[in-house]
Amino acid sequence: HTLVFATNNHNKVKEIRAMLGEAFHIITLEEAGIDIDIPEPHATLEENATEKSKTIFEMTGQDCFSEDTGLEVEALHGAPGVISARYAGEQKLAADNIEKVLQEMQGQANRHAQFRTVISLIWKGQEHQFEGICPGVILTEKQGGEGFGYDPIFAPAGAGRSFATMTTTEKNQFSHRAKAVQKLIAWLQANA
Ligand code: ITT
Ligand code: NA
Repeated sequence: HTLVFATNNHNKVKEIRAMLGEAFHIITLEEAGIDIDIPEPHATLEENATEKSKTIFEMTGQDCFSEDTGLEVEALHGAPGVISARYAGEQKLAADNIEKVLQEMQGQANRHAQFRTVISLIWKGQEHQFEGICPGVILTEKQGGEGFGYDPIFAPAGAGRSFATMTTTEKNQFSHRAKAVQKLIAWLQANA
């Protein structure tokens, strides 16, 4: 089976491709010749994921999926959450988002956080969602140079080190994205 992956984030593609066997393969927007910045106008990861997959389904008519991910920090009442990509501002970089979280967490004893991924699959015109959660803690300083986004300041529970110290294969043993993708694969194996 072939699925279009409605994303402009190459890191997401790399992580998900590392999990896929022979059962199906994914085509990126770039490979499909689609150049758009898909809007994320909504208040929840679920709604944004739906917006992205629906947009691409309406353009291509092909089976496709998207995912929206947020870092949810307990002491920050779930922030940055749905605005994780632009927490420090529209034009800012991942490093600026990290600095903002580190500053807001300064002196904070409760370091609990989670990454949450919501996949929206559109299969034969019908939407199906799959969620993956990775619990962990916000570190007090950056650690490691792998990965992307908030990876340098997030340590998944049980690892004792940040996602940014891990290879893609190691990160996939813990990650929110990998858990959501496992559910997607299981659904496709049962229903596709
Ligand atoms: P799309 O094209 O798929 O929308 P995006 O980069 O805009 O890609 P999101 O809207 O899901 O992604 O924004 C989530 C942000 O949260 C993203 O820009 C990263 O900075 C961060 N993020 C997402 N997954 C992450 C992960 O596994 N590790 C660290 N940070 C992550
Ligand atoms: Na996005």
